[in-house]
Amino acid sequence: MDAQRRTFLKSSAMAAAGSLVASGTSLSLPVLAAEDHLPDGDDVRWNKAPCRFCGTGCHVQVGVESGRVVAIAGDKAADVNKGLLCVKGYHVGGILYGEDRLTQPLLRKEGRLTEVSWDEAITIIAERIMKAPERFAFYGSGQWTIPEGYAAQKLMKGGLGNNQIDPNARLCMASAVTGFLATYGVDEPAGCYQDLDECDVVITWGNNPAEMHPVLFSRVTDRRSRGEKVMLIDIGTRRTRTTDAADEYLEMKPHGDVAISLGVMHLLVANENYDKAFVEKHCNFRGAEADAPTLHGEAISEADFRKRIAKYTPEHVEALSGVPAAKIRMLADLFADREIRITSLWCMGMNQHTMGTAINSLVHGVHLLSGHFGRPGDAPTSLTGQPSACGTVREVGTLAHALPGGRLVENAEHRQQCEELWNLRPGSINATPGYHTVKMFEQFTKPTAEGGDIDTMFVQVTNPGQTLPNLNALFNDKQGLEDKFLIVSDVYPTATTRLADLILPAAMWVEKNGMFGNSERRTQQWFKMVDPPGQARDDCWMTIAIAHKLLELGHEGMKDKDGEFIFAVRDDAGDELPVWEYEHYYDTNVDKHLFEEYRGFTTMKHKNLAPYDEYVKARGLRWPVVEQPDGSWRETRYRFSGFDDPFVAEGEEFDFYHSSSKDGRAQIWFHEYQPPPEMPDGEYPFWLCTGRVLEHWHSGTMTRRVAPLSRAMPTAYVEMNPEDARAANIRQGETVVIESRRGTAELPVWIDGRGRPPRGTVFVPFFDETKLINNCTLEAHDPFSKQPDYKKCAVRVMKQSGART
Ligand SMILES: Nc1nc2c(c(=O)[nH]1)N[C@H]1C(S)=C(S)[C@@H](COP(=O)(O)OP(=O)(O)OC[C@H]3O[C@@H](n4cnc5c(=O)[nH]c(N)nc54)[C@H](O)[C@@H]3O)O[C@H]1N2
Ligand SMILES: Nc1nc2c(c(=O)[nH]1)N[C@H]1C(S)=C(S)[C@@H](COP(=O)(O)OP(=O)(O)OC[C@H]3O[C@@H](n4cnc5c(=O)[nH]c(N)nc54)[C@H](O)[C@@H]3O)O[C@H]1N2
Ligand code: SF4
Ligand SMILES: [Mo]
Repeated sequence: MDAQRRTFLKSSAMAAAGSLVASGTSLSLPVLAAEDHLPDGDDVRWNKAPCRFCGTGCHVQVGVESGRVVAIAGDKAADVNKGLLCVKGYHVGGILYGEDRLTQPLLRKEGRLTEVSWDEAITIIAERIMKAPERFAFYGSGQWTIPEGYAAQKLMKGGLGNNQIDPNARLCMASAVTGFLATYGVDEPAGCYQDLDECDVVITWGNNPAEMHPVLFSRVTDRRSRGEKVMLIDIGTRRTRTTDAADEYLEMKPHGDVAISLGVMHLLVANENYDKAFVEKHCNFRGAEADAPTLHGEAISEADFRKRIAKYTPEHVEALSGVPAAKIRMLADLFADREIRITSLWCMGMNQHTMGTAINSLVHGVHLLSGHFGRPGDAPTSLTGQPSACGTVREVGTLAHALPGGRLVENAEHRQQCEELWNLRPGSINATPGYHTVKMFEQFTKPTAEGGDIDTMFVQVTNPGQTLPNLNALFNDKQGLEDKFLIVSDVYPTATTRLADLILPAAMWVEKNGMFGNSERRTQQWFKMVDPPGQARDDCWMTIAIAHKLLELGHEGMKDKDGEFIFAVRDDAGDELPVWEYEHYYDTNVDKHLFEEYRGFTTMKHKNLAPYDEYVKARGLRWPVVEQPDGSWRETRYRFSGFDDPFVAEGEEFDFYHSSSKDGRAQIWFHEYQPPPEMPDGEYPFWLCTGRVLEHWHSGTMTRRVAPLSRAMPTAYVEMNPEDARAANIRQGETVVIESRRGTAELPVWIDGRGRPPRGTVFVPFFDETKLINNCTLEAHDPFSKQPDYKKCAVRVMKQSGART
């Protein structure tokens, strides 16, 4: 079985290598298959770590010799990947060794970057915060480790009483969070990856796991190669590698997903073949209030639901979505069949959506209404993209409105609980949520005199100068604003460090201790294996060092109510260890200390975590993890289901124990279809969709420095439909200008390339720093999640001569 999966992964890597032009020599680490895994020898020592990249959360074995990572192998002991890796995983060791790693703090003085000491750098930051603590903002990441995010969260919301902290995950899974909250009353999926081993049908709702979650996707293709029947239905706005593996492809117009899910529910209700017993026992119906809609909406009757959904006939859905009515009937028939098991997967197509919360809860609703829920293989599962979007952002609550463990800034009881757990003076936590990402950058790039009330921004483990939407308005406008100060911690020079006033060199991945939390609620741990280069240091250390400098400068918030430093770490004898001095940071395991403190927050929403040492032994554990009478710790695969979830009472089949209607039930939502925020017109006639490719990680800072990956996919491009290209007299490889109302990007054309967009649409990946497509994208966002829509806006394609198509 593993051999078949490996063949799939290898062939996708090789197909990658054949794309576009490729040349150059490579310096890369040896790639070892899992069975080549070496036992510790005199020279090479092996240790486990989760892969640095995607939310699949594979584990690798890292081979270290003479202080360097020298080899990577798939980890056979890991349940997620069973020894397999995708092409990025095999090359993950190489990301440490790009030639231009940042190794020294750099301060911009009169326009020039000058080396400064760490002490100087930390003092500058602390003094700026002291001057105006409320004007300081922290922009973080779903690639933060759990302890890094937890420390940042505590510094800001606990120590400074400042909620201006938000992560890049706002751009990524915020709509999944609000979707789950609207349906279950609590965040994160109920199912797990095992669903893919047990289902009869997989539906991808506008995502491309063949490239974005390749090892997970190979679980499905592998079953087929063993002769099992798994039907794959791909719904999307363009053909991708996932489509190539699909039995059915439903090509929809942007926002077609909303119409399709309504159409399926309409048919289930009209044909009276939904799961009445499940719905009667475990569900309520919900709709948005007519004026001032809220996240939890209002209860509606089943009759009302039927009335509202009546107009979403297959023919009406066809008109809205472009998907033939017969295909809508085919989908509804599948859902009406209780004998089969159906797993839905989605990612950015549904989250980067101005109806993101709505479409997430509608797809949950399709599963609830049809009773395809809570049995192995029957699950609506949102995938996260980043390695710790779940662990660090959703669970630790590093969003501007959240507190650890599923708590909310606006909730007085939640604030009080956090103040108690942190041993802070009552009232320390500010009751007003901070700015979401788009707003935070608007306030940073707006002149102070015009109300731009953020003046110092600390960016860690993210590259907003490339990845924010509408870059000209949200990032580039910072240029020339003398009183605005941008601090960036990164491992390489980036599009963001271009405008930074202070650059901090960071330790990355196995150069530090860490913990991630993947898409299936799995918390993972690894140890530092090699030293970072030069003066590069841990992000978590930076946060603690800033806090300690603030303490020295007399900031009262850096002390708890007994006068103790909020990040105090004591040894067994009770003496405080000076972990804010980097030479002493590894005198103890700061990660373990922070994690044990954080565990105290996790039980309220039944997201229980085991002690740190359990994660040292495991290849991750899925929460809730609960102690057994024999002292062992048991993970949970299926949440809310009586047969597996320890928090469902004995004898109960299901219990949605955080139900927003407080009756143990989940909510089936109705939402009216709304068109996308910007649509093609005479002036800007094409849809632009943006996204990713297999070989590169987001802004490409790491993967473009690994020669085999950058050779395989050297440059960004614009995918065009052959007929559109012909009509505009555009040739393969020709450079064109993509222009929206917000900006332009120049790209070579790839006709019928990796993906195949339908007529009237183009697609551009955003990994290439030299071709910034986010000059064109839109910051319009979902009203609840505040997640922007990168998947659709209107553009024109211009030949370089200036002619427009
Ligand atoms: N190789 C690689 N893997 C990655 C990453 C990476 O950078 N590189 N990043 C990770 C991260 S953080 C993320 S978030 C994921 C993203 O993973 P995916 O969501 O799978 O990938 P994207 O390329 O962002 O999304 C592109 C898809 O959006 C769909 N789409 C466009 N408009 C609509 C619409 O209106 N509705 C719906 N439902 N779909 C629509 C299109 O069909 C298109 O195929 O990948 C993760 N994995
Ligand atoms: N057009 C378009 N734009 C998008 C999207 C899209 O679909 N289309 N998707 C959005 C989504 S879903 C996401 S998740 C974001 C991702 O956007 P970003 O998070 O901005 O992209 P990354 O390239 O992952 O940035 C991570 C940065 O951290 C650095 N780094 C790596 N390891 C470390 C470390 O240990 N410490 C520190 N300090 N730095 C480190 C890397 O060099 C890199 O610069 O992009 C968003 N932007
Ligand atoms: S699928 Fe994701 S986690 Fe697994 S090896 Fe590839 S990039 Fe890493
Ligand atoms: Mo993402």
